[in-house]
Amino acid sequence: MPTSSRPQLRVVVLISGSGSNLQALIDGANSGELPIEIAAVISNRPDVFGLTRAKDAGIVTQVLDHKGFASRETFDAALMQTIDHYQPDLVVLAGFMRILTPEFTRHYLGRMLNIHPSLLPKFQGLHTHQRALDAGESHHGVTVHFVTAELDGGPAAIQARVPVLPGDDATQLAKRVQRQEHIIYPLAIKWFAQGHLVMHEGKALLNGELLPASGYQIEANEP
Ligand code: NHR
Ligand code: GAR
Repeated sequence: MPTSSRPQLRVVVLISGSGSNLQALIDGANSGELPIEIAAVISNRPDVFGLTRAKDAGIVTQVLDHKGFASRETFDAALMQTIDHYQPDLVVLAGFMRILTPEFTRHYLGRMLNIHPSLLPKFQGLHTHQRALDAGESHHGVTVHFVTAELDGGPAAIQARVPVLPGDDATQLAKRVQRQEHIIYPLAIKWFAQGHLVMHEGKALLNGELLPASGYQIEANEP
């Protein structure tokens, strides 16, 4: 635990699966590199490994199973109430797999980030690695963006590119992309915590300057 008394950004992390991005945030917070406090981890799926990671780190967990709700609207209303109980400064989608209603995205506008495994605006939606392979792309990657009502359409903060290598299958490509995820998500959240990264009038700004549509560019220095 960092011992400084500097105010920490309160973060609620939403997951649906293995939680490797969550782990990168836990590690960053524990090493003192990332000035955040993870106030809670919420999963829409019971029994996922990400919940185990959170509990092992001593973080409060909650499961809100979407299957128990009659509509997206009622699920999202309950999810909002659950999140707001922890009064987060930032909501982080880390492999969260439910599309969110406009009411939900409006409520957290400018204070909710997602990590999407493609070079947005390419390959919005699901199964991005296979789709990048099928399209014969020479490069693929991952984007951290602010969440808006438009699915995977909010302003980009950081994007990392990786090469597609001969003989890659979707699993190999996903692994290469995920190594970059675990670098750029903590970095984007650090910039947000420091006040360097903000969303203003629908655009992402870094240190007061408009970022390009693809966000701050990072080229992976490994194959
Ligand atoms: N909601 C909004 N309004 N805007 C975004 O940018 C969002 C969002 C919700 C999730 C993550 C996203 C991704 O990075 C995300 C961004 C799930 C689906 C999906 O089709 C699509 C995109 C993303 C997450 N989900 C199915 C659904 O019906 C369920 C799939 C499943 O449960 O496996 O919600 O890719
Ligand atoms: C990550 O690769 C993330 O980019 C992707 O799911 C994985 C979650 O991994 N997100 C989406 O596809 C969102 N629709 P994790 O649970 O190990 O962090």
